Formats: sequence, structure tokens, C-alpha cells
Amino acid sequence: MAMDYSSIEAQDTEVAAALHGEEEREKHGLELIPSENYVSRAVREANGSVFTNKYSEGYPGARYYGGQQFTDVVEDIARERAKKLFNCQFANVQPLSGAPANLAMYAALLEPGDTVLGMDLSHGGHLTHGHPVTFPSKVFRFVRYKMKNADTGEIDYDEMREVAKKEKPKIVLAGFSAYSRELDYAQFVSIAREVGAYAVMDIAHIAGLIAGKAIKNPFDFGFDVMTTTTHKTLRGPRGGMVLVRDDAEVAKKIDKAVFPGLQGGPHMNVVAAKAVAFGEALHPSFQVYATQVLKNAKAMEAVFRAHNIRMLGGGTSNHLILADVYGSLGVTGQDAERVLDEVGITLNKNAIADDTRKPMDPSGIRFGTPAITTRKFGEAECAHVAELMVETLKNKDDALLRERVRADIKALAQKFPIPESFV
Ligand code: DSN
Repeated sequence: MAMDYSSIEAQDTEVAAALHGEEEREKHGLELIPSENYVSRAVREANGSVFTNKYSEGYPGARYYGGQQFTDVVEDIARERAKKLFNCQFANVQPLSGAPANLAMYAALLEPGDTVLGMDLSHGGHLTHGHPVTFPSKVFRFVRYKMKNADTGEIDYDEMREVAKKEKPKIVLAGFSAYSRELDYAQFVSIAREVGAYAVMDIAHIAGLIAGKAIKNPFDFGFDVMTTTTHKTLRGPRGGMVLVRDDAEVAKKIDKAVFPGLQGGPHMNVVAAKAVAFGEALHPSFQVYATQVLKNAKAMEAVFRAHNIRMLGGGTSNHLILADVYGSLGVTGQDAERVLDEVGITLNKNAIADDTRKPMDPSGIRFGTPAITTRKFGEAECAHVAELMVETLKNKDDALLRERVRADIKALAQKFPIPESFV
């Protein structure tokens, strides 16, 4: 059931029309962008709640404004649930999103000029891990590690150790936004310890898979700090978070870096929505969800493999696949994104490792299963979608075929409506 937008309809037809348009788009199409998901109605209610009216600089029990009886309650709930989900002792739930969470982590752990060893963007890393176009790269020094072999996804840990010894980073940073394999967490921690650096992981993409115990938890291997968004596999509101395993001094630095270091008043409506989402993730059904996300990605992998389409990392061990559609089918990432959008499948073009094409029209596409798994797709439906994707890409100029696929996708979307509740 769609949300009630009657008040917006009554006073602002332009915005109401856009809201209805987005409702319809989400309802009739399939969302395969691996960093997107559908939240429950409960999360949306908290997100749109009266907490948006409140300023609450500071932290529970120590605020700079009055009237915090209820903001303290929701922030405490969010922090406690986050700690339980990720098996750690400290959580800061105020970061506005993933980039601010990473900036707070850098600000807390580094002095200007300090070095971070992070994954190269072109090999699956993230802009906020030190790409030259970002602000952190002007303040801190970023050095890189890469995959040894793009067809297996194996990281070159020997090279990483050598770079770490030479460059003396203060942070060894794991994490990615376009990488489909599990990292060797023990290697990261051992390299960080060897050079006296913090072992930090940006788990934004896989937070839900960790919380749902479908994959390993980096904290169990000794990582010191983890940053994340809350809106991807974790299926919460759009926002960020920083988690600290057990070091109270580090946690204090993180809190100070978030506020007053970088942010003002936290968005308490979002904090309340995080609390609700974390409650959902603690429910046993979330573990079933997280495990199914992986199974569904494997089902899509099998179809791409059967069609001999190259996948970076040789396939997937998580929720996403990065496919070299230009190398395998002669279709550029941009064309693939466009024709699939036309049939109702939303995904994104993406550079592949050592891509010879430009970022706005790269060789790859990135897609994943978090959102369609929320819609209760199983392996059979995911395999069917993958077949439709390949068929569309192989016949990208066939308008009649696209029409047929579009109808198939719409029927599938109708059969699997976006759920309102998960618990
Ligand atoms: N934009 C997110 C993603 O799609 O991976 C990362 O910031």
C-alpha cells in the first residue's frame, strides 16, 4: 500500500506528482543497484516523524539544548542495537551518511598529513577512500593496494605489506563499493599491527550481510573500527554510523569528531528510523534475508557464467556482481544501463579493474540482489531475471524483444510486491 500523501497533495501538487512517480517506478521496476534497498513502513514512519523538529547537539545525557527526554531514548536504543548487531562496545549513530562517517573516522584517527592505505577505486574501492577529487585527499595522504588478479579478486597482500612497511600508514583501510569477494580480514589486521596502524573497515555495502550473520564479522578478526551506511544491505534509513570494537579512547575521539568536529545537530528522525531498522535486523528473519541475498547473487552468477560473460573476481561471494559487458558482449556499460532501464531493470554502469574506457561510459555493469531479495525473490526468479538481462543485452537493438521483456519484468514485479513489514 502506498504511503498517505494527502497533505502534500493538498498543498503541493508538483512534489506530490514526483512522489507518486517514484512510488510507481519502484513498484513496477526491479531494483538491482546493489547499494539500494526497500525499507519497511515502520522505518519510513520514524524517518518522517516529529523528531525532525528537534535539535539535539551532543549525546544522550549530555546535550546542549533542553527537551531531550525522547531523543535520548531513541539514540540510546539505536546505539545499543547497533552494538548488539555488530558485536562491539561503542557505536556513534549520528553520521549523516557514509562519506561523513568516513570523514569523522579520518578526523578522529589521523593528524593532517598522515597516511592511509586503502583500496584503489579502479579495483573496487570507494571515492571516500582517498580519491584525488575528494576533500580528505587534500588533508591526508592516501596510498593504494590493488587486486593481484582481477579474475579471481585476490588482493595482493604481499604487495600490500610491502607498501605498508614503506609508507607507514596510520590506517589500513578495508572496504569497497564494487568488489564481489570476501577479504582476508586476518591479513589486514596483521599488516596493520605490523606497522602500528589502525585496522579499519568500511562495511557500507555488506553491513546487512554481517549483521545477518551470512558472512564473517571483521571485528572477530581484530578490526578496530568499522564505518557504514545504514541504507544498503542493512535496510535502514539513509544515514551513516561508526562502530568501535572495544577501545574507549578511540570511541571518545570518534564522538568528538562527529560532534562538534564535523556535524551540528543530528537528524533525530533518521536516528529513530535507524533504531527501528536495527530492531528489524535483530529479528531472526533478517538472518534468513541475508543468507538469501547471497544465494540469489549466486543464482545470477551461474547464468552469467553459463553465457560466458566475464565477471570481475570470477563471480561473487557477496551481494553484487561486476560484469565486463563490453569485453564479453561488445555493449558498453552506459548502453547496458540504458537498455536495461528501458525494460524496467535498474542497475549502474561501472568501471572494471584497469578499464580502458571512460568512467561515464565504462566497460562494466554492477548489479546485486539486496532489493529484489527484500521483495522475496528466490533463486529461480533471480536466475530468470539474469536470463532476461543477458537476452536484452545480446539483442539491445531489438525493440520488440525489449517490449516483451518489459512486460515480463512488470509481471514479475506485480507478483512480488514491495513488502510493508519484515518482522
Ligand atoms: N553510492 C554508493 C554505491 O552505490 O556503492 C557508495 O557510496
